[in-house]
Amino acid sequence: MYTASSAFLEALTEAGVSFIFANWGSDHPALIEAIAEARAMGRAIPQVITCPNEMVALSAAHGYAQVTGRPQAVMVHVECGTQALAGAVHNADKGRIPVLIFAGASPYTQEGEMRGSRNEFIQWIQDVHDQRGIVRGYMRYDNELRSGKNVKQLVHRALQFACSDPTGPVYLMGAREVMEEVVEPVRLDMAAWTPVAPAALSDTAVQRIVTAIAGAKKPLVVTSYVGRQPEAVAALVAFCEASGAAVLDSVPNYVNFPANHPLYLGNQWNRPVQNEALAAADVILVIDSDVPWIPTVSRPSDGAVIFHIDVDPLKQQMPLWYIGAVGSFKADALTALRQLSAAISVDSELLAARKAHYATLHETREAALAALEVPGVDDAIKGEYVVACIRKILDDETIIISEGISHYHTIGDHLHLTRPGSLFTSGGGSLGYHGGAAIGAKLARPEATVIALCGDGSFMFSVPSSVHWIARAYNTPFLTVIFNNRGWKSPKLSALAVHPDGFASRANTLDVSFEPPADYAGIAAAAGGAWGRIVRRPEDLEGALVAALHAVRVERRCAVVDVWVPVL
Ligand SMILES: Cc1ncc(C[n+]2csc(CCOP(=O)(O)OP(=O)(O)O)c2C)c(N)n1
Ligand SMILES: [Mg+2]
Repeated sequence: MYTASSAFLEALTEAGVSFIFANWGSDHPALIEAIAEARAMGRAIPQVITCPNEMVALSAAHGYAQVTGRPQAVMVHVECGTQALAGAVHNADKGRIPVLIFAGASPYTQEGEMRGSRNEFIQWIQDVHDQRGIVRGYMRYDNELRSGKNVKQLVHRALQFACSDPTGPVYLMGAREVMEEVVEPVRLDMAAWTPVAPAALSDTAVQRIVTAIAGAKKPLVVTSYVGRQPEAVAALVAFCEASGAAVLDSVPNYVNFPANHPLYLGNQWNRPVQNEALAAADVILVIDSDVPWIPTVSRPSDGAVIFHIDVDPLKQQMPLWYIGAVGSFKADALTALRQLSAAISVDSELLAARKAHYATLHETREAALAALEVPGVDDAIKGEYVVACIRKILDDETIIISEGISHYHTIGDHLHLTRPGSLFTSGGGSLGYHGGAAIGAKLARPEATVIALCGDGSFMFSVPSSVHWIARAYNTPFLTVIFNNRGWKSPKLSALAVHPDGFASRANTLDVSFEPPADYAGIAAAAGGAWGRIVRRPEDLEGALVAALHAVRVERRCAVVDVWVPVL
């Protein structure tokens, strides 16, 4: 039997989708049957990863897409499964993650008129007015499959949206009767379903930008996600070396520039300090950034000339957004940087002077960071020291998934990463991404060591019971290091930043403490047989990390190292 569901699976396979992260329900008999039939007949279909929690499923597809650039499929149960995708929907949207989400829908017949007609009580209860509306605000495309006859075309159209800039999640839904429809196979030429080609800068734009940068005193590039295309990192290095512009990472979601390069000036997140290099810059090129600076704490000088290159320079999904750019250009970063490098020409003495100036800043910063990497004392292991110890266990294949929250900048400062594609954050603001993302990254690169860094709060947000069950079931062992400050530090910092001298500053509790803390490693052990250790003393940390890596690499178990950093 060849049904709409068979066609759906065939479309995913043709499109190169390797995994379906699935959480099934009464809406999916046709798909479950089609999968079983394909397996029985030896037809190739994506591998199904059973995901006990939907948010974890979408986070896994998120991690996989970040490592490979390729969208995967997430299948969930009607409207409530769609809601259970939760904040991972926000993360996929904000992080520009291509992924195809499919949800079934309640049957639209109730007297057995068609195969798939209602036969369970829940199908009345799950019949809602606007299922797609639940996620529409976050999708690049949403549609309902109304006929089995063009399912493949709609899947490929959805994936075309997902993979065209600005890339992102797409949502399809289909009622049981449609997914059961017996149809004739449709043959499609995949060459006719490619994403929209990357956009280039116009010649005028190239000239405007290179003229301004060539004539600048202190040119600066600010970026956050240029490294989502790993090749764009080399293109940015080439442009900076040709122009003498330095790079400041603002809220970096990827490795955007090698940390050891003399033109690298570090990363800035929420720290309430004016960035000196940003204030000193006279020409600033913002390329691939959602938040290049936070004006109330750190901003360019009033006279700075700002240019902005982005696949979505208007930031169409952000109602309030402006950075005072005198030129905004909609273009692909890799293409644009190659154009700019080809066109830039800077006087050699000037170039040398710029590089010398920035090299001094770079070295001063490096020395200051190194001085911070001291262990700390009992039950207050300094975050800088934790990251320095993690840096020692990295190899050329390691992938870091970071959800370090109040330690984001410490992780950025002290991991000192140089390899494009070696670090990922969610790119969004909904906590709990790291566990699923680590599974996705490990599925994408089985030979790599995957290390997830998270806060204790983020660990709990990640649905660790589900994450660690999946990780054992599908043999995707990874290491988690928890920066355990016994609660949510960030909401406390947020409150004190607005009310530094208020009641909150004098209160005994701000309801953000996790005392007594849960046994996080114990949760992972119970759910997936993970190896675990709580580390309270600096001298125990290196040994714990080595033992944890042994568990991951040799025993092929997940490992959780719960490190007690200073209490919030
Ligand atoms: C789904 C979700 N709920 C709530 C928040 C608000 N929030 C931001 S940071 C934070 C605390 C995170 O705690 P932890 O991971 O321990 O990091 P810490 O701030 O302690 O470093 C919370 C609750 C959020 N971003 N996402
Ligand atoms: Mg915490």
